[in-house]
Amino acid sequence: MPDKSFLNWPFLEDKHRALSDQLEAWCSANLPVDHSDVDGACKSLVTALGDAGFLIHSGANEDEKLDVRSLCIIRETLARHDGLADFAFAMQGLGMGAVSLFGTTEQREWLKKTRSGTAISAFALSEPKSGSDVANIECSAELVGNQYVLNGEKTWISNGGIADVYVVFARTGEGPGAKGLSAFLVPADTQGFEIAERIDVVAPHPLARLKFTNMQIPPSAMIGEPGQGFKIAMSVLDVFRSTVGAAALGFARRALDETLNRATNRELFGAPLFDLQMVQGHIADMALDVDAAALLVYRAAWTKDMGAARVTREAAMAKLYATDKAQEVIDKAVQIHGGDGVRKGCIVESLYREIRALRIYEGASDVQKIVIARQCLGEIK
Ligand code: COS
Repeated sequence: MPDKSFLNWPFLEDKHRALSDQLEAWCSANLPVDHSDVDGACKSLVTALGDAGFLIHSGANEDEKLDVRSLCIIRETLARHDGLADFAFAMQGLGMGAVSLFGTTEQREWLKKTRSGTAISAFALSEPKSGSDVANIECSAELVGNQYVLNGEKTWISNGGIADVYVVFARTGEGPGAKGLSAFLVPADTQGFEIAERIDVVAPHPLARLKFTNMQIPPSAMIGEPGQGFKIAMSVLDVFRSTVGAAALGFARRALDETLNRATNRELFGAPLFDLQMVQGHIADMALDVDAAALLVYRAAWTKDMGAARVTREAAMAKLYATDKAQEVIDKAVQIHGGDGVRKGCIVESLYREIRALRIYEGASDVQKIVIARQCLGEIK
């Protein structure tokens, strides 16, 4: 049983504790699911999470605010039970993040669907030549008459291939670099849209390269103002990066739990594995990393929920620390499991694969360091 004492920290309220209990019960009854048909499993998970009411937290209407602590509790809990369930929930939030923060009433019609689990969303930012360097986006949206005409490619797009709606960032040219991008809400059935390639990765989930060819979209599909796309993307990432840290925390907690079970149940040299001081040392390091990561994740979420205009520094720290440390925690768990740790089907083996992408997507660890250093510089200026 994972340590739940963090739920009593002052960052959280009764509604978060209630949500945690409710979701824990749901997870115990419904997870993990069979991953052999990844697309099918994801679609079923979105429906199930919508039916159970948890997807309500993935987006916000005009009169609401995203509650980042709820997003984090949900991601942490789902990740502890099933990485694909966390993925299914997270992408409904990230995909519609720009609409939750900046969408018009008309655009928010899609939110009703993604929050009920009747539509799947995706966030289309990365390109073959610009993953980390967002200001360098080449995909273009040119205003021709009264329509924008979209041309170009996006890659590493989670939910690519199963999403009903995509938020696409494209160059509209109001200014150079970061100042010339805009965001668009694009239904998957728009003419000129195609899935150019499905991408298979170490912990499989729906992922694709997208291609737009002379795709016409009305100006009403633009989210926010022309030229605001970069800041919209960064604002969305400021919210969701903390939640990536939360998912990593869920994986790390599960690894620690599995390790405690293993160390107390397996005998070595005539005594439980736990009696070896080296194993105790690893377990102490793992527990420390888990708690420190949790503090950074819930600090970032709480700061945003308390109304901070920007949590760039806090969110970057939470993501960087929680994902890097979860990788270390899981690696130790694999080591303590010995041969079983790398056996297909063993929980720590799947955690070992699941965690890796979290140190890359939504801003690689190296990018988070750039972000944190720049924030520090801004403070002394
Ligand atoms: N919120 C609001 N505005 C922000 C912001 C944020 N978090 N971060 C930057 N901005 C603003 C800046 O204030 C600046 O505005 P002004 O021109 O008005 O001063 C503008 O946006 C450009 O910012 P900056 O100069 O920092 O842009 P860079 O091109 O140097 O950005 C990084 C570099 C690396 C920080 C950015 O490209 C990034 O975060 N990359 C990672 C992207 C990512 O996560 N990719 C994964 C895709 S999702 S799976």
